[in-house]
Amino acid sequence: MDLTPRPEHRFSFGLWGVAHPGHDPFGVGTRAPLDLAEATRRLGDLGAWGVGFHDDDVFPPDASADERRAAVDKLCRAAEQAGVTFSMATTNLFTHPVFKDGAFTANDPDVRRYALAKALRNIDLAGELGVRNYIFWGGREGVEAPAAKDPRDALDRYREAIDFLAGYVKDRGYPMRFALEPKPNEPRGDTFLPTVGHMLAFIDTLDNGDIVGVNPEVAHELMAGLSFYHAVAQALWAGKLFHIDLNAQKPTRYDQDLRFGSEGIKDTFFTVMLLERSGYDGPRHFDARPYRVEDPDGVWEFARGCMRTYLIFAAKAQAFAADHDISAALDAAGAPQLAVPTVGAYDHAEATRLRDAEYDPDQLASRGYANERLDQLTIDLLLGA
Ligand code: GCO
Ligand code: MN
Ligand code: MN
Repeated sequence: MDLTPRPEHRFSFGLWGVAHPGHDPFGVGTRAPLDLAEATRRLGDLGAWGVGFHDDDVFPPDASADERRAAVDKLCRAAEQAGVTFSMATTNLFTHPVFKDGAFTANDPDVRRYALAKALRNIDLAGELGVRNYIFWGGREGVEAPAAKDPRDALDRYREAIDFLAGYVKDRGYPMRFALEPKPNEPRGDTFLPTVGHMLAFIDTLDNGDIVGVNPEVAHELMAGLSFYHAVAQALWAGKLFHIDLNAQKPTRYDQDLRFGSEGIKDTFFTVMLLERSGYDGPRHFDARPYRVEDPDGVWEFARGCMRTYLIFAAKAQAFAADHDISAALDAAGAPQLAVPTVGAYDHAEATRLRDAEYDPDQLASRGYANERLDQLTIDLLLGA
């Protein structure tokens, strides 16, 4: 098993996660903040292919044009030296108090216009850097007091904003796509567009939806108690998996952003197998952060671990496909039968035949599906028994 990360694996990291000093709502940072240029170099040394950033990670929102330029140039030099690409960029529309009531869905139209302007400026920077994936996570797009926002109005404003910004990308001719990232709550009591399913339905309503897809995150679906594997599968099925935020999460808790693969081994394995088989060629992006107890060395242990675990699962996926016992168990479970169409497109004669035919439900019910054996073989494979 070759577990060496290489650029062709398309591993990328959110710089804000790697450089995270470990603060949480109850305590201050436990590590010195990492310089992003230095973090980029180290990630490149470890075999990462890309890094991603928010505008505010690189320069403060009130930076002058010269200060912005200097900060961007410094990061670009580090990325070039490290041979690392900018795989994604995004707008911070959640930290500054101006966004306390939301950004694209803030009640104050002036706040909404400022949010759009901030996004437009950073889209220009992303365009300049050749960034393909522009992410939107609506951190503050939500509410605590339900009466304060009619969710239908909020969705109108959300749609208006995404359509407007996607129109700008087309107008400027940037080879860029948007990936919208759902999350059910935190920091808001309720967030609009809480899951991948909600997001896919929303994207369907956009005028410029052709360049808009989803950015599912492991932790966020699990906060809602959902299967990440199924969320990613539906996004792929809809042709809308444009990006993915890989990390780990103990289900139904606060957003933990743990090292990829450190929790939920079976769901994670099926997700990796799906990605590897699906032809998905986007970034394998880690939006995760080291445990708060780590010292600076632990940060690199964390980064290595994310990539190593992905490669272990990818190798296990190959072993799964090559395993004769598993193939037989898949047949016994009828898994290949699900890929066979049931009746095809509607046809009047076929509907009549189908309706009037004789069936024996008791006989059909007598079949076993051998799922216990199939699942145990999966567990054996994953545990190396
Ligand atoms: C979170 C989110 C963010 C976003 C990031 C880039 O829960 O904090 O996952 O980390 O992914 O803002 O889009
Ligand atoms: Mn998260
Ligand atoms: Mn994320």
